[in-house]
Amino acid sequence: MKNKILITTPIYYVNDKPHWGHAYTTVAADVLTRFFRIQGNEVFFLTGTDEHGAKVAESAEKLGKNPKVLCDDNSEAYKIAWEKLGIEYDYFIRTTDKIHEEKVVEFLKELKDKNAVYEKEYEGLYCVGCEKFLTEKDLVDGKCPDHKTEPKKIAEKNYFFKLTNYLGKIEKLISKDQLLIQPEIAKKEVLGLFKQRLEDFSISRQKEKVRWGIDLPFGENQTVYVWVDALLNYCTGNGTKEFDTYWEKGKVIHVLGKDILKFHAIFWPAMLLAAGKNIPQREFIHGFFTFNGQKMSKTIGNVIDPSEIVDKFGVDATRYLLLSQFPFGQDGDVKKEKFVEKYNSDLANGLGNLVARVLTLANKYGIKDGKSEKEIEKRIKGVKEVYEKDMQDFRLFEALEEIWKLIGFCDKYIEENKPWQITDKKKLETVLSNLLYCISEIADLIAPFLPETSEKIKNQLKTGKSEILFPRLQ
Ligand code: ME8
Repeated sequence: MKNKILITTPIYYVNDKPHWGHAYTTVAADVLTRFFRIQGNEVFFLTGTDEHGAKVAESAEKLGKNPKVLCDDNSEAYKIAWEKLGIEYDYFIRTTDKIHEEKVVEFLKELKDKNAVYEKEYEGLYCVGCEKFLTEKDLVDGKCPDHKTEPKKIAEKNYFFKLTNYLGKIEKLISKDQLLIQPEIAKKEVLGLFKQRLEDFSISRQKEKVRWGIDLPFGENQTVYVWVDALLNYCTGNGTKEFDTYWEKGKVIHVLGKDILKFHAIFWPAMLLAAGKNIPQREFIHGFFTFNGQKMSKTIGNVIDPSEIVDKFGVDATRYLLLSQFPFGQDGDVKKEKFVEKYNSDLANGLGNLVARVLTLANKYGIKDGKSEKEIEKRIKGVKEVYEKDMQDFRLFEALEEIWKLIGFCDKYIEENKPWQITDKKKLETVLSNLLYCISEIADLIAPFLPETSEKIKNQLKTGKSEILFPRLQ
């Protein structure tokens, strides 16, 4: 059935350049977009950058740059990285876009009109790295466990959003999968959060403390809390003057990492409910990469620049290396030194070698596309069924495994049938036709993951000219 779908990634902070983690989410969302399109859906793919708030302002100050200049530079760095990774987004939102800022102001006025905000004196511990308030309980040795920095004590008068009014409703929506949180482990985590105390959260900051933000339309000298500004991108980032063109008619799917689950699964739907808007249907929460057991960090020096990997391995291979490490939805450790090994075994010796072998044999014996056998067609049908189910449930790693099992089957089929020894012309034709058929199916199955390679294989099948897909690396 044809659906209208909006697929989103988080919008990334522009305090720094994109890294492997950002590439992971964005490539995954691109793969899903391509898959849903191939299935006949109309998909709008949204990504972008989160540009306001203390984190960006402080980074700019450290660099002695005007914050807008830092935003321009780094949002451009994101666009360049996404182009290199073959990301085909429909819209790239920047929260400093005037049109976004105007829509945020309108939304906040609506929240105020609907009596969902109030003013309150507040004291709390703020982590600029997280851009959120922490409690004493969250701290390890007095520090934010993620950023290893002491949070700032903040005491100021802010505007608060009446989150607590909507918690019961959201809990119900999530339990009943009307807001589908996947995988199951993430859903459990969110449902666990309702058991703890969730409090109303502040939606503004005093302007003298956080100047780099959107002016709050009510309340003097306040700027909009960066997370409220950022979440609204999912409605404003449609390239039109309307607030949420896609949300009315279609399905909305957010793809994000586990670090920002609470904002997306609780705060965001609450804000939407308060304003009387539709909520997303589905959120997929993926896990985190560590490198050799360690968190990615500038101090450790293990931050991977995705562009560098593209330069070495090529775009499709990088997309493959991102998604073939561990199941989407779980955490996993990665060793950069293993990239070459994985590339050689799965791409150069695996997919690339199979295509080259089959085309060479087909050329040698002058076979283009004959008739494949029922048995082989049945096998492919089985593979496709598993693959499609995996893709629909965002099991990208398992979907890749299914394709590579088919590649393994083809390799074995060649070894067992030894086409070069077959003397019976009819038999030879059948064997090679089976293989050509499998390869053209493989080209279809890899299309969302390895779009360039898929095209290349289809071309090679048409022309019969084989070219190396993945040169072996040392
Ligand atoms: O949180 N492994 O932006 P951000 C996997 N601006 N994914 C990772 C990762 C890792 N080690 N590190 C980062 C923000 N990510 C806000 C979002 S949305 C309205 C606002 C990915 O630049 C993952 O998708 O810190 C994570 O959720 C996101 O980058 C955080 O990016």
